[in-house]
Amino acid sequence: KPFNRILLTGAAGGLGQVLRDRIKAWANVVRLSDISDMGEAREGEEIVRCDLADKASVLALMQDVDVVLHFGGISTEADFESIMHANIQGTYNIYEAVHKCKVKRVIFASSNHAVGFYRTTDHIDADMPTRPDGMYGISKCFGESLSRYYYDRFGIETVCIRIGSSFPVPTTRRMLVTYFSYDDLFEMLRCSVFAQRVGHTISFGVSDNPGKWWDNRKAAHLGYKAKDNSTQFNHLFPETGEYPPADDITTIYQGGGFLLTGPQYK
Ligand code: NAI
Ligand code: 15L
Repeated sequence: KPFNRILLTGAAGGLGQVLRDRIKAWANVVRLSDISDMGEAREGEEIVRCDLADKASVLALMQDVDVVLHFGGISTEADFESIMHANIQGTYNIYEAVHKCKVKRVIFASSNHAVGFYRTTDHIDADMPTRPDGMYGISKCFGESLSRYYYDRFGIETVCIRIGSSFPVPTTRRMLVTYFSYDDLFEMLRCSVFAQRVGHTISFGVSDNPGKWWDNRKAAHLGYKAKDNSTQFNHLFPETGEYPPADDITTIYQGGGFLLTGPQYK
């Protein structure tokens, strides 16, 4: 197999559970980590339960790891203290451990909410400034900047995937634009892990959906090509009246419903 050991954080989460079996082909050992229960270790797996904010545990977690898929953390908007603990302290601990353990490449699960304050009429690429739509988005911008620093300073490569909406089926009209099928996610991950050189790359994690807002040409060197698109789900959201409604904050901005969930709205 190409690697001896891959580390997947967030292994108990929605995407972690999807990736758990799929990445087995890439490494002799898949080390799975989460703060929550991940069940029993299956063949070729190691299970390590820990809090990403615990620096010593994360350093121990990183021993003998060749590549990291960093998916762990809070995945929706929350109060700053919780985000700081899991996403900011947690991602810092990952990079410090990566540096100490001489890991060469990380794939970081960033989010479209790093740019959620662009408008749904904007088309953006990876060189445009971040415009986070809340504390969660800010923590993803932190991860993107942190990984940029560890590349510039130490040569540790990272692909930041700004994941759109990776779920089995879109549940809102917005998700017809942001939909990222599990197969396409896995393909982008495969490209990110195996591309010869990635330096520090920001890639938008999205399927080939009509009207998508994100231009991925700056990540062309990954060689990713989406196979899926959201048109099979169009019938779930029939067009009614004016769309997007001119006065609705959740359709004016790319971040959608996250615009309503920040701490300032409590
Ligand atoms: P999820 O919430 O289902 O999984 C995240 C996992 O991280 C959970 O199992 C949770 O227990 C774990 N976690 C939280 N705090 C932790 C801590 N302090 N220490 C250790 N583990 C901790 O989220 P999902 O959907 O699987 O997303 C995975 C990653 O991808 C997240 O980083 C999320 O921000 C990112 N992402 C996902 C998107 C999606 O459409 N599913 C969209 C954009 C980004
Ligand atoms: C995210 O960043 C979240 O982790 C996920 O739960 C979805 O809300 C997704 O963005 C989205 O924008 O649909």
